[in-house]
Amino acid sequence: MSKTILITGASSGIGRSTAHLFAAKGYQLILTARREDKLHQVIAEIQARYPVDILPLIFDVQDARQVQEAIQSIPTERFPTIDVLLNNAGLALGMGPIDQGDLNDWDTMIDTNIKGLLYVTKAVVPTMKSQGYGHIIQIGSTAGKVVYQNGNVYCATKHAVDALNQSMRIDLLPYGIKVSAVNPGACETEFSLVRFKGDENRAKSVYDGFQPLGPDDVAQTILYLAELPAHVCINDVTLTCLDQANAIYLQK
Ligand code: NDP
Ligand code: 8X3
Repeated sequence: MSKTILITGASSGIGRSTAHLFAAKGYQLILTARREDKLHQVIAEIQARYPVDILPLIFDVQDARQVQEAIQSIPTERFPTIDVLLNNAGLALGMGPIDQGDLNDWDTMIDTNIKGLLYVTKAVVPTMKSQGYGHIIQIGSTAGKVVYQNGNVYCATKHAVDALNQSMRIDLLPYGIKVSAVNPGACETEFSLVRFKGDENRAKSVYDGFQPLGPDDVAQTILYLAELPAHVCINDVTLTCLDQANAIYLQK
């Protein structure tokens, strides 16, 4: 029987690359995002290459009711198991000193990166408990290990992901559910375009002068964790490109 991975934020970047890679390995996919057109584009690309079953779910992870209804709508005859949950949907908005922060940006980051991850996890865990196995993989960040200037609230949300990753692993220990985090450094996706609210020049300049990670590099790490023997759980892994040492030290 094929395994199934549920990926939040599969319409772009790391989620999209992970969907491609797991499809290549024969996984069935449950792919979620808010932008229906972008998600359907990703699904069409994958279906042109791999004969896998794919279920799109369109919802906003910030909305607990939408999350619950979407997860409950998964047809269990088509997708009898959820083997891997990739908690990937997330974003940064803005970058500046704490006293100049935008309250809406703060709320959106907290509601997406922390509360959204919690809502999806709570909705999926009952399935994994009843299976007696499963693997929850969070996308954290180097920003969840060390804070950097003007990164305040985004860094705080990723530190929270690190804390939740540790505590979920304890809580889910009795149920055979693995819990891991993958913490990437700078990775060229739509991340900076979102952070700088569509300013393409500013977004592009983030990756000038060095070779950042690509989303495929992160996807390969996620696959490595997911394919380990049943008794092995990598708790967390931090990966950066060669020019980056941590969230602060980046050589351009
Ligand atoms: P992208 O902007 O390319 O992808 C983000 C994905 O998250 C999109 O598919 C987006 O889909 C989805 N998303 C955002 N908000 C919501 C929401 N409220 N509800 C549902 N889906 C949502 O960026 P990345 O691929 O880089 O980001 C993926 C994760 O990686 C994030 O958690 C980010 O913090 C983390 N990360 C990124 C790094 C980087 O340098 N790029 C480094 C370290 C961590 P849609 O808009 O269609 O809803
Ligand atoms: C994304 C990486 O350095 O922009 O989490 O915060 S960074």
